[in-house]
Amino acid sequence: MGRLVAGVELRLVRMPLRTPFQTSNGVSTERDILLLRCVGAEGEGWGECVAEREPTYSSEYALGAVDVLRRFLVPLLLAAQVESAEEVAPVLAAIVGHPMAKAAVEMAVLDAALRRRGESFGQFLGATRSRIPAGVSVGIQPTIPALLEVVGAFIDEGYLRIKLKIQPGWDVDPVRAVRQRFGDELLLQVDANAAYDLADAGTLRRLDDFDLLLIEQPLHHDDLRQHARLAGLIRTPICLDESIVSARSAADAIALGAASIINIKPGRVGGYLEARRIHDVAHAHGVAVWCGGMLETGLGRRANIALAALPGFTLPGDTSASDRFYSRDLTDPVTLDADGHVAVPVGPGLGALPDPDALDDYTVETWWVDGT
Ligand code: SMG
Ligand code: MG
Repeated sequence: MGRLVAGVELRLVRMPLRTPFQTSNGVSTERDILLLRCVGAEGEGWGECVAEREPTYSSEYALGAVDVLRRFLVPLLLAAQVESAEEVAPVLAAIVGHPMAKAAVEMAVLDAALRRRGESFGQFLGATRSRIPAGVSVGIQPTIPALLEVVGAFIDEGYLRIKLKIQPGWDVDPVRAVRQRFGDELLLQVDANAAYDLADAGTLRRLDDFDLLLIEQPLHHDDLRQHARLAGLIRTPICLDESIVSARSAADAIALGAASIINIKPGRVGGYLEARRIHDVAHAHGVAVWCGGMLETGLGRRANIALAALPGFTLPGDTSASDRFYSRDLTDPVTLDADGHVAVPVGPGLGALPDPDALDDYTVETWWVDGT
């Protein structure tokens, strides 16, 4: 068999969002996404880097990822002549940090390896379901009436769980309004993206009245101990996102009582293999997990859906349809079925490839890194 990876293409794409997406970190109207295509003797594989244009969700950002990939990660990958995804993380471990950049490399190698042997992401990861329930993440809106309209439209589309972004000043009132309008049966949760301090426990406790599934990342990334303290002060289960960067940190958070639920995002933790290890650790501890989202294209979205079909993913994820964010995806769109589920892809690898025209239209810049 020829080399799995002989060269790597990096491609920065810029995709307009259908509507602005506001979180406690700021507002975006378009998404910059770095794609990584590894090209080998018998085919190619695609990876998607979830770093955003600016380092506001995490310290990584798209052009920073381009730099560390071109200078360090891709040369290490090419020199190692890897033949499987399992070899990637050990080869890249010499470089500290940069999990989103590393995850994109591993995803591309995994896609290439799986396409070569005709296996899907779901089969490889251990998916046990053929479709999964879809949740949707709703950004901060200008007014409560606007929020009710947006949430109502998502419910009408079939979404089975609503997540509201919150921040100080946009928390108790919008949550109350959504509960009152859409009733107690609605699966509802909130995400603060680290916007609160432990001193805000009084405000956060007021959310206990609304029977939320969870509150996601209320405090700072590094505040594991303070999240554990908060868990003793509020009834709403605490779910961690930004704080969980590896299976080790997941084990720590569980042991400390800082998280009773975990949001798994493969990009944040260095790839799908580490994501599966977090699933395994959490599952063994009886801690529920669900799959987060980073406004992925149809590539990363499909990989996330495959992951979310593992047995420990017992809560609906931010695994919405392509048209949640994009009028025109890079791939065939991911769609919702009649009862609010998305199908686990079945084709080899990711089960889809980017459409060359869409790719051309969205590309801002490309770089080629080869092994010579
Ligand atoms: O892909 O549906 C999606 C986005 C889900 O809210 C979402 N993601 O903190 O969970 C999160 C955010 C991070 C992305 S915005 C910075
Ligand atoms: Mg989050």
